[in-house]
Amino acid sequence: MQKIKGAIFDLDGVLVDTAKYHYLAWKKLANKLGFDFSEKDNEKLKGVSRTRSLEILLDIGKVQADENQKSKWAEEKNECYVEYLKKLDSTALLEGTTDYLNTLHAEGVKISLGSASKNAPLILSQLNINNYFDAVIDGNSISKAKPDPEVFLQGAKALGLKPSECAVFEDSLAGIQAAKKGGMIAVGVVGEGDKKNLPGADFYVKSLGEAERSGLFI
Ligand code: B16
Ligand code: MG
Repeated sequence: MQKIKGAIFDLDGVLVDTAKYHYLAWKKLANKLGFDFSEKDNEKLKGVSRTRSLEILLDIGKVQADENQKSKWAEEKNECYVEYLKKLDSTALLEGTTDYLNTLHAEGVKISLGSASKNAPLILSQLNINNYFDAVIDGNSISKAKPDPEVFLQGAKALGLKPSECAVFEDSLAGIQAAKKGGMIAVGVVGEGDKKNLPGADFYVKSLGEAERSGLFI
């Protein structure tokens, strides 16, 4: 099997399913603004930044607002989301996460986070997986959202590796595009979804548990 020197993991949808809490928090805001927000619509927000997510939500509800109001709503949604995060623990990790992180670590593979979330430090700490990460690149350290490769290029750099020596594990199309633009190996983590929704990846797994069982990069 092809070997790698670095593994860069997206957070939401790869290591943990926080999408349902994003959904509940966005839905609460939508309902307050007088419209409904479906789980299907929530798919459009996966991997997208908080600011862009709000714009997509307001488009769905056909709501217009100035920048000041938008930032208050984004803050309000985040406060609600953070309340859910405070109750998170390691049982929320997706199948096989710690096994695969342990295996890669034992193989000497360097590990970085590459997430759009500004809440990544809180989530890693709630899940008790901080120790696996040699670098954490998240929404607090980047200026360009996926599909721009910035988040993953920063991850490779922080690990002291070339992009081509790293594999990126992603559940969003924007993330797969970012990884390929950055010159990395892209692994689509499809979960219960279909790999047709993630075109362009070099490998596909249902979960990190499947990556472990199939010996991906091991
Ligand atoms: P926050 P990822 C992304 O995480 C989520 O998929 C996306 O739904 C969210 O809007 C974004 O983080 C920003 O999150 O509001 O916590 O800063 O998939 O890049 O790990
Ligand atoms: Mg994701």
